[in-house]
Amino acid sequence: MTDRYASESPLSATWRPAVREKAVLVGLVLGEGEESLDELAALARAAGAEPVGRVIQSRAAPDPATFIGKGKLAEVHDLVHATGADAVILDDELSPGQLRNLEERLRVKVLDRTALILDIFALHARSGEGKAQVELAQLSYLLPRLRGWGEAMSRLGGGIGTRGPGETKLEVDRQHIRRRITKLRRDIAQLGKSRGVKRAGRERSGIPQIALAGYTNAGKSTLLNALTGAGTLVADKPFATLDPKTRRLHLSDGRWATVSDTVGFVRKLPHDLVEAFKSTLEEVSRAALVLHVADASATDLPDQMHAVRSVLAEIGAGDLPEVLALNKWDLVDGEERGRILRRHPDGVPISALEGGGIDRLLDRLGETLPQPPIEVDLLVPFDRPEVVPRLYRRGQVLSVEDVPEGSRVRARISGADLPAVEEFLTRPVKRRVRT
Ligand SMILES: Nc1nc2c(ncn2[C@@H]2O[C@H](COP(=O)(O)OP(=O)(O)O)[C@@H](O)[C@H]2O)c(=O)[nH]1
Ligand SMILES: [Mg+2]
Repeated sequence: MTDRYASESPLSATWRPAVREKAVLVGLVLGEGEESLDELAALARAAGAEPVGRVIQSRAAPDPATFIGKGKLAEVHDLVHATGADAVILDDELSPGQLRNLEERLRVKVLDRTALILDIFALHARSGEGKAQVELAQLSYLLPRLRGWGEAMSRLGGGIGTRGPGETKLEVDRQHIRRRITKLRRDIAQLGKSRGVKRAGRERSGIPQIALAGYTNAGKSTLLNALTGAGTLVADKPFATLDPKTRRLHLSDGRWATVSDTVGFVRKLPHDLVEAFKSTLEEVSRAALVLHVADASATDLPDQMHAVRSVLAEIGAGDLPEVLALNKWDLVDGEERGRILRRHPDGVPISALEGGGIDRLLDRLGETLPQPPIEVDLLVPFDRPEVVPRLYRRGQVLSVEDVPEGSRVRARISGADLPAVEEFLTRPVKRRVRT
């Protein structure tokens, strides 16, 4: 469990399961068209749940009391019991009354799309501002939905999403939340002023960071696995403190980098969540390169790419080098492939699922990632065997030659690594001018 609920907030309720909970997904198609629940499934997985069934209803308008109609409700009820699901997730924002009615009839936890998205944001929020923005959005969502959960929900067996204040505490809690919201708003206004300073964190470690960015369901997590292999989460020194969404990556040119999965873009993001989303995505601006993962099989590919790029520009990541991965290439037919490549000549077609194009993508990442800026000529005595391996890990070794006095090494390193090798310099460093 993260520390995100260890605040003064009286609401310890979280929808994030400690173990993988099973969830039935329910969507409504309003009017024409076959809506897909694929995005909702990816969101559910991102929150730690396992989708075990889907129900789609086609009707002109949601039922005011239960969102879906009576017949569908019975179908969802049966599916919940057949699959042993712990939760039902609806692909829309529901009214407090609809949520309560569904919970009473289905006897399991019921979440709407907004609650699910908020939970994912909470998992990704890193900075102080990000955490504050997400908590603000969560409390604003919860305030009108607050009720005496204690008794009504205990019949459901307790557990995740069922913890809440009893009726008697309710008004006190409401006041407490309103005060907390006021404080968060003040804090955020204050924090926003220091936004520009964050960039200073870039490349601090000397190991370049690559950030994955793209829509939910584009294949970011699948690509992270394909690039780095599931077993590379090792406890090596420079990588020991990485969080689970970050892996290390060995580039074709011998350098190491880290790759991080970031919070996914969401279609039809509720307006109230936009600020929380951006602040959660802000970690991207500290990367050395953005790996933009697009679903090339999506019908609205150009719109999606445009949305990703404009948000990246807004959070201060617009000037970073970008590599565009055109993912799910296996699902794109021949004619369409030509059209997409003419439109995005820099895109690298890949299939994260089947592994196609991954080598080319690795090459492209190495070519595009900025070179360490400082070139050094060193003479490292043999009694300092730790130095050369460290250069391999953290910089780019151009040549090594053993002479009687030690190893002559030419390498490119970052400014942060210069002090560690200064004593071995055989001539003054050449600094590349950075723009
Ligand atoms: N056909 C196909 N499916 C893919 C590919 N990459 C990912 N997927 C599928 O797309 C869905 C979403 O992938 P995921 O990595 O969870 O997306 P994320 O939300 O961006 O992290 C999963 O069902 C994946 O199996 C691909 O290259 N081809
Ligand atoms: Mg993912």
